Amino acid sequence: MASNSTVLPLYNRNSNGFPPFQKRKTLKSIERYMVYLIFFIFMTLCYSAFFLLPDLRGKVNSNVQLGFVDGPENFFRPQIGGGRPGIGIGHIENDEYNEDFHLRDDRRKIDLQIRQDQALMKARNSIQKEQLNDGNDIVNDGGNIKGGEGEDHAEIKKEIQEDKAKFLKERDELQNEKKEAQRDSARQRAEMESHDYILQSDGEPSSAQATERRNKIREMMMHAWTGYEKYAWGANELKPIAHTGHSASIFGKSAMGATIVDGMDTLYIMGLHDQYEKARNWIAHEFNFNPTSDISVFEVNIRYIGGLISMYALTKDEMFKNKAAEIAEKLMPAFNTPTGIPFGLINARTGTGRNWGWASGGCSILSEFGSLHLEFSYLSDITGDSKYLDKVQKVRSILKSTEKIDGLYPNYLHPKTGKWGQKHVSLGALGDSYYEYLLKSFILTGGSDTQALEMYREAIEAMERKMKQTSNSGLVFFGDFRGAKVEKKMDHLSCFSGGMFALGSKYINNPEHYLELGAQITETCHKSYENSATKLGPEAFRFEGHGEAVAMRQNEKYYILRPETIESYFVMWRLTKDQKYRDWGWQAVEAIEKNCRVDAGFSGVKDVYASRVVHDDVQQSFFLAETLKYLYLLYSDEDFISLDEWVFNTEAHPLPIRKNLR
Ligand code: DMJ
Repeated sequence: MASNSTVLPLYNRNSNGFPPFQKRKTLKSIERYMVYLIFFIFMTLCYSAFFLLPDLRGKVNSNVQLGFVDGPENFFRPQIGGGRPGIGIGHIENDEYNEDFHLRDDRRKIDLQIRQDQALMKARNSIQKEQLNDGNDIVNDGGNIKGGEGEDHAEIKKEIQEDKAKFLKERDELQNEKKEAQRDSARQRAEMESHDYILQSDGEPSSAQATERRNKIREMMMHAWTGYEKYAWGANELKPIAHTGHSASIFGKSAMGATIVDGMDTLYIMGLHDQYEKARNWIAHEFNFNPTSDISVFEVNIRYIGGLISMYALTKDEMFKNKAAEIAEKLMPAFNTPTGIPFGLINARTGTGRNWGWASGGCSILSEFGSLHLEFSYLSDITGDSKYLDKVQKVRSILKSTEKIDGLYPNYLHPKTGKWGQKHVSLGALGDSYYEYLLKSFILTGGSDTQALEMYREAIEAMERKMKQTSNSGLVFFGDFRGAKVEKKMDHLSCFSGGMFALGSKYINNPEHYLELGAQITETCHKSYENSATKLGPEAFRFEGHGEAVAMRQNEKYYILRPETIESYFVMWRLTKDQKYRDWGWQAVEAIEKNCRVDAGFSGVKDVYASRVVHDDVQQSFFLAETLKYLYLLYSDEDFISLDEWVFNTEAHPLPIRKNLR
């Protein structure tokens, strides 16, 4: 007890009848230490609370963040995951969501995204639900909901359908936008790829002689063009002596500016800008391809479509492409035959096709239906519409599968039966450009049309076996095959084949042989010029009796400004750099100047052997498109319209080679 009274002071005297404990006035030292200790602990706690609580609170919040597993949306949306307004998860300055103002914009963006995602999810769920319901208790009868669980169900069903329709609409719009974007980028790619096709120079040659000759050719083009412009503007061709317009039957009866469309790329290549601009404006604003009578599908294709797509390739002017597509549209009904082999003639108004009356029992002609491939293929490339290519592929597959005569292609094929007509095979009239187009289709596609190259190789091997002959003096030529007999005659038209064999040597086995064959044919054709009084080549020449490379019948003696021999000079020059080809070209220029030039242009002559020439008074559109163009290129720098970058259609309109072969 004594020890207790010494510890505690006693202040109360009575408590429930008991005398109070006696109070002490002082504390024992142990008691004093206890008080100090309690006070110290209390102060320490206060201090800790004051300085450490914010950090503790921050740590708690960090742990909350790390603990979220639902994605960032719960962090930015306080109401989600148990948060509530006013309970902050931020640091210092909070808005009504108690979030950091730096994050507010991001939150709103994500919020919007979430709502869109949720709407999409809802629509998708609706479709799934509907698919599950299909065939169960709800029957959709032309938009009326029947049966099932009554009106509530019908209401839900309606909502689902609306959601679905909305979702499908949005999905379609999105897909369309995507497709459009893909088309745009494909167009841009094509555009970019083709930019380097646009002429980078004017092709000025390094030699002074070539420059002088080239300038002369340009002057000849100006002369031919000016006469046409002055006397026949808008007509198909010019009569340079009568000073009027002219139209051959191939163009029908309508005046459709064949010379403008055919000659325009030559103006452009020669840098005759004012003339070119006038031609371009006429095509853009006045040219209407609405022939009133039957027109030749082949001629319209090689001159009009070929001329326009070539201009598109050279300038990237969409107008040319659109005009070409419009014209091609008018030729399409010609393909409506049981086989897909087109008719030779088409009435563009009625869409009725037919064949030339003289062509072997209603047959179509090989050089005509077989020379559409380059233009139709390139047109599909640039329009993105495969229908043109489909048509010519069909023609190709028939030609591939139909049995040949020992590898030879007859000139006539019936568009209804798919059977060959007369057994007449030619590298000249009626056959010529079919072989040219097999080789050039391979070249145009940058080497991907290997079927065409294979067919070309087989065809020329067969023709070499059956039709190639050598004259007494050693001139090599190809005569027409007519069943049992091979003629000892060659057409001027066949003279293009010198260039073709030489060009083909770059792509098939035995290149030396084909380059040599090209040189031999070119030489034979040159001989046919050399052998005449005018130094112009006749329409056809024979190797009979003592005569070699000379026309022997009156109706073979004319020269109508044709390009084929000059075309071969050009290709041979580019491939061999043998000066003789430039010189032979110059001989032809001098002969044309002397015998064909008249006051308003150039005319064909009726007899190349007559010393006093008689003119036919027609300036053919191919004289501007081909003859003068090939002459100009013969004297231009070799990189100008390079044969590694361009391939010429059969009317000398250059088309760009797809890049993979280059
Ligand atoms: C041109 O229209 C074309 O070259 C066609 O292939 C045949 N011939 C004439 C020119 O001679």
